[in-house]
Amino acid sequence: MARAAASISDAAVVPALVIGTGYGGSVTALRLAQAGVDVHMVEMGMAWDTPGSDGKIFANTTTPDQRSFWLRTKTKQPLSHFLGIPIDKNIPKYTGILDAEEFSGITVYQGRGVGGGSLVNGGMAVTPKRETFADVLPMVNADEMYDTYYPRANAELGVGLIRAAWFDSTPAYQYARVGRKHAQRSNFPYVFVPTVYDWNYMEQEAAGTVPKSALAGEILFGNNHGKKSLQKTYLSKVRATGRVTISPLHRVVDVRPATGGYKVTIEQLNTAGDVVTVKEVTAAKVFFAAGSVGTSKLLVKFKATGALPNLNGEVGKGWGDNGNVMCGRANHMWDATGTLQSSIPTLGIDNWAAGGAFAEVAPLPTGIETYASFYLSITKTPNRGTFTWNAAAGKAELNWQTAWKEVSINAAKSIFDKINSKEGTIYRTDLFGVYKIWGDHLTYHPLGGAILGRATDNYGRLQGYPGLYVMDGSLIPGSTVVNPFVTITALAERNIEKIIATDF
Ligand code: FAE
Repeated sequence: MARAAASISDAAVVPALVIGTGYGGSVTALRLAQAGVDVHMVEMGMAWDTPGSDGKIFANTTTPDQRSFWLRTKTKQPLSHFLGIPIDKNIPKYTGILDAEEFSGITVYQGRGVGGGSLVNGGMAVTPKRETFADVLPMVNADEMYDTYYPRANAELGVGLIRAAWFDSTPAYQYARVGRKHAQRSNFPYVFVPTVYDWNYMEQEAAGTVPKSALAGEILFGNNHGKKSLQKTYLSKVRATGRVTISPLHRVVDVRPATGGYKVTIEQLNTAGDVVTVKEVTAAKVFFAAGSVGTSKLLVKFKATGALPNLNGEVGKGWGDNGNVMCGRANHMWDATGTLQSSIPTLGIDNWAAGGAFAEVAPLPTGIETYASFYLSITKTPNRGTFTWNAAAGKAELNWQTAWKEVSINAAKSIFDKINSKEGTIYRTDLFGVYKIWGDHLTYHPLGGAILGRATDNYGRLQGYPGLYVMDGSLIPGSTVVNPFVTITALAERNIEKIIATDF
């Protein structure tokens, strides 16, 4: 892989600065560079282009080490227990890949590094059904999205479907076939979920002809092979333009108006998370693509501290968890789910219309037979949180309440109570604590905080500040009905096209 050019220098004057290198940021940088604009991308996480002492860039899910978590001394696994026993362990503090960011009432998991969430996510690449789009982005023309921007996003991301005959025969998806059978027997519609994993590669993994990644349980702390993360798609094209600098381990902490645009203050970090240098650069245009949480935190801080006082009162508002809730079911002994489970889920149970839940049949890649079916549900929920700046504590806070997940649990029950009753099975109680059925303490899908058409105009231009834009998941009002990254990518494609046509 081509190495990034040297990082941004102090006192640089640049035409366009992009904060964050996830989906929104990568789309923005590519399209700007292709339009002839020089771009600087600033990323607080690491580059993830150099192998560790074990010869691998990314750590395995089952053996976390310092690479696994962002500045923690103990792991914080989403699935905290197994057979009721806590599985978290001590690790050295390091600028690792997965941030388990804790707010009141919720832990928000996010990717840290060049590639953002694409480094750690499950790769499920789902376009919402057209009839549900008005629930996702009511202010956006659906025809444009489904005719142009969703197809563009799917093509650039390299989205593909599993080969049905292989799904039906491989031991690696026995767990999903059991999940499908149970869904079918309770009359729930199921769908094959497209992903950005290279399915040919996975078949070769199964055949033993290439190094294993999905079939070796890699996912949460990065995939060493097979997954088409942004590093392999948008960001590889970004590098090929020769117009983009990427500065890893650089964190934006301040943006304020200045002659020539905006003065941006950036802290350079070492891998212990300490600030080693502070840089100040001037950017004519600044694109916030720090993710829903990152962008929301920056904007509420800048409004409250007087850096950008004219941002409107909508910043920080409308934040949602995409209704994420997890659970497991204990199967009968004759419904073994398999000792080999591909870490990339590819089957969904679609009960959105009837029960407000879309559930992925997820793996439990432990290497042993668990007789468990495990699910991540995306549910319909009206609850939305707000980020505010706590001046005394010097940090942004979110007013989420764990009790708000009750709606999501009930929606998920619309599927799993019925399946349990049909199959004569029960919920697992050992995966999230001691006798705790629901994983209701987290989200993987933060959305909102700078809603399109409210905090920004209908294309992501921040109200009150020409030349400032929001380009990431914070534009979306709390739900994408399905997994979010295809929608985040498509919306960024739509918005940047308009911005390049009118603002440059
Ligand atoms: P994101 O990808 O989070 O990128 C933001 C970037 O900005 C990050 O790299 C940050 O480190 C960086 N940043 C933040 N603050 C600063 C700052 N102050 N200065 C410099 N850099 C900063 O944002 N979605 C799916 O559609 N399918 C899945 O299967 C799926 N599975 C997931 C599994 C896990 C474990 C997780 C954590 C997420 C999953 N997601 C999935 C969610 C998906 O990754 C997420 O919606 C997108 O990554 C969000 O894209 P953004 O561009 O908004």
